[in-house]
Amino acid sequence: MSINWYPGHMKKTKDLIDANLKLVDVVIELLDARIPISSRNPQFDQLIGHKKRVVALNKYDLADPHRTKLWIQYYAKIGIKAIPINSLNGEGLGELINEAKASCTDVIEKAQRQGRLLRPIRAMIVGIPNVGKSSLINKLAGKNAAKTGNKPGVTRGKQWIRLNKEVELFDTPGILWPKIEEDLMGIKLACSGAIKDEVLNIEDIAYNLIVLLLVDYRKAFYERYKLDESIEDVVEIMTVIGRKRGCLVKGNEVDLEKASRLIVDEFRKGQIGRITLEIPSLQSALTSGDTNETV
Ligand SMILES: Nc1nc2c(ncn2[C@@H]2O[C@H](COP(=O)(O)OP(=O)(O)OP(=O)(O)O)[C@@H](O)[C@H]2O)c(=O)[nH]1
Ligand SMILES: [Mg+2]
Repeated sequence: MSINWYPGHMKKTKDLIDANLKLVDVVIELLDARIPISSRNPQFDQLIGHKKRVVALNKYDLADPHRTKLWIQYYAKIGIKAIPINSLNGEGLGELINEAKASCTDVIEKAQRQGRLLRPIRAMIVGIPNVGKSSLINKLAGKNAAKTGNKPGVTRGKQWIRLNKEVELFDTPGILWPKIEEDLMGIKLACSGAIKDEVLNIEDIAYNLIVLLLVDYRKAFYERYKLDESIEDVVEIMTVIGRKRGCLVKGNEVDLEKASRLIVDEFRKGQIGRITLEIPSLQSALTSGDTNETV
């Protein structure tokens, strides 16, 4: 599967980020804590350049806490503070804002040196579609300042939101990159909800999600669907789940598409458990200049 899905508005967003970057002091890069590798838009490094950056691992409530710790350690090793957050209940948001402010000491000091009144710190929130950018802003602002939704592509234009007299936030629409080459990456992005369901083959996605889950979260998966340990075949697993959950078509046949949607949905809602599909690898340790161990 190679998802060539890059609607016109994503190019516009890239230009929007580019054009507004000079106005911001710090970029908050929102990653999905369940897929910290696949949810990193490789274009952001080039786009953001040398701007100060804070990484937030959102949807921590849905992610595996142990694996999130590994990610925090990994980022610490490469000199970036990564903060696990939950944009719905506010967990970690205080720390995130403190970190964003702390990274702007130069702005603060400059204002003090020049005897100027300190203007608010300006932070731009970037991330893939549906990762929770607008939810984060709303939780921080304590109101529904930005539109949110459980599908990708909700935010369209740019929006500046004033948090208080110290901080202003800039919401951006989510963007993916023009060609998502790696099959597995596309599947994980689809599972996270970053890609419109309409362009996906949901049966493919569910099939591959199950394959991934059986590697590290087998027990939780079998328990969730009360599956008999003797069932191993993935299509059989999908069929059994479909039957148990009443995903049927005429003639009492299992509707695999419906069953697939159910499984992917339950994964997205965290009903199979707190799951992280990616761990920092030897390769990511190598790129950080650390050759001794896998973090
Ligand atoms: N469980 C959980 N859900 C979250 C969290 N943050 C956001 N969501 C949900 O994720 C979905 C997408 O949230 P949005 O804030 O609209 O995401 P966005 O990044 O602004 O999306 P676009 O504007 O489409 O790029 C919504 O259903 C939110 O309720 C979180 O920390 N935990
Ligand atoms: Mg949004």
